[in-house]
Amino acid sequence: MDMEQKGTPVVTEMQVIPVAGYDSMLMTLSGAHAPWFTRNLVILKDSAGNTGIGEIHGGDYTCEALKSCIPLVVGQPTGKYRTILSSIHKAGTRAEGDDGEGIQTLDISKLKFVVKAEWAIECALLDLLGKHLELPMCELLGDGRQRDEIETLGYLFYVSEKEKAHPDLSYLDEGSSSDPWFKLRRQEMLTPERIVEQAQVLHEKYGFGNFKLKGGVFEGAREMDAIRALKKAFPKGRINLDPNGAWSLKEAIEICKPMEGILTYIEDPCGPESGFSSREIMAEFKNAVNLPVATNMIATDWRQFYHSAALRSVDIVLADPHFWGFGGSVRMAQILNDWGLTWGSHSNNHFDVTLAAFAHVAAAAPGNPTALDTHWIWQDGQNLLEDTPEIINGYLQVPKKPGLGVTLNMKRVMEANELYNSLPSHDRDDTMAMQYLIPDWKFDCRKPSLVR
Ligand code: GKR
Ligand code: MG
Repeated sequence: MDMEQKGTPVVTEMQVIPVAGYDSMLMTLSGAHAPWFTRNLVILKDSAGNTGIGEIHGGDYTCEALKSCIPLVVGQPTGKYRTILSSIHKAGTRAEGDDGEGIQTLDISKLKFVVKAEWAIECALLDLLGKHLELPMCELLGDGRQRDEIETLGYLFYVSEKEKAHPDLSYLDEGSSSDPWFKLRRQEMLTPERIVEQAQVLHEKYGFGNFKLKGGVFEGAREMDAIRALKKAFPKGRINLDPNGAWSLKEAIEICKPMEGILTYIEDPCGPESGFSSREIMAEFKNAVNLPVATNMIATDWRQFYHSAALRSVDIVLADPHFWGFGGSVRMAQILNDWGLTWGSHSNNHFDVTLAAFAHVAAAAPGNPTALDTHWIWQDGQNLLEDTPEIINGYLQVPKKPGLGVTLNMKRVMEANELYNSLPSHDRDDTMAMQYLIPDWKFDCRKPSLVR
């Protein structure tokens, strides 16, 4: 027996399973969410008989990228997970169509270049390694486990009237559910009153006291009415608005200045303009307005972060592990903490494998992270796990078992794969549903989606 065989177990199999789930007609600058969303699952098996899992964004591009990694993963010892990831990076080339702009203008077609498929493999490898070492994944990251539960925010969205897209697009109707949140979440909610109702029902179910409203839908001033109403209903709550860079610098200053003391922070208020990058524009915004600024758009890799930090464009970096990697996201948390800045994570629609992964990354983030984003509340019930981590009193519970600490329900996974295979397209397209609300609607990163 050679040294390698004596060490950690060897990966014997890697499966990539694309899956889909249902969503509400959620509104954002990029349009309206379709009735479904897609993700990719990675399932690894090792020579000790363990299973490791990871989840990442959907779409054919990411699915193919994952499949192309199989020869670099199978046959390797799990303890060499860093070398495995490094070999994947070395084999990678810049994709055709990737102009390096990232998502600073929320062009959703570029999200796939910011998401890195291999982080789902990193997650599955850390799951296997944790099982081998009999340690939860968060113990393998950064300085190890910092906390057992993660403060999480209620991610509020304006929701449009799905009937307008019927029968071409059929969104779920949960109007007869006995769960007040499930009953509410597919209905139209476009006024400040209905946004407050959304927050109250979420507070009842999950205990959230902090909220983020997805903006970029109405004029900024109108969205601030919803923020004021939320602050009135939750005076102690940390309330944040994210228009995804929809406003010009001038507008952003005008809209946000009166909100000092009401908003806890503002996320990506403005984007690139007049030949200046969004990092420069957000630095000017920060000079003018006394509000902390968060981003998941202008610092999505280390090179962008270097410029953001040099310009002091942001206070809170929402370092989503699907963009930065698990090790990378925690590395960011360590740096931000050492520098007196704040870590958090951004999310897109996801299943509960990602929910468990978020829990471990946030458990290993030192300091005082901001409340974590998650879209899970819009998907809750479509569980792919036997043991989905719970959100109790506004805190996501970190799984205690080794590795990721959760188990796939393969029947549910194969149903989600069937749904995926039945879809007309696998890529996120927020324009399609928008056409039913405003005919011939086109994305414009400077116009809120319902302002045309
Ligand atoms: O789900 O529509 C959405 C969000 O707008 C998402 O695409 C963003 O990436 O949640 C995200 C954000 O914080 O910017
Ligand atoms: Mg954001």
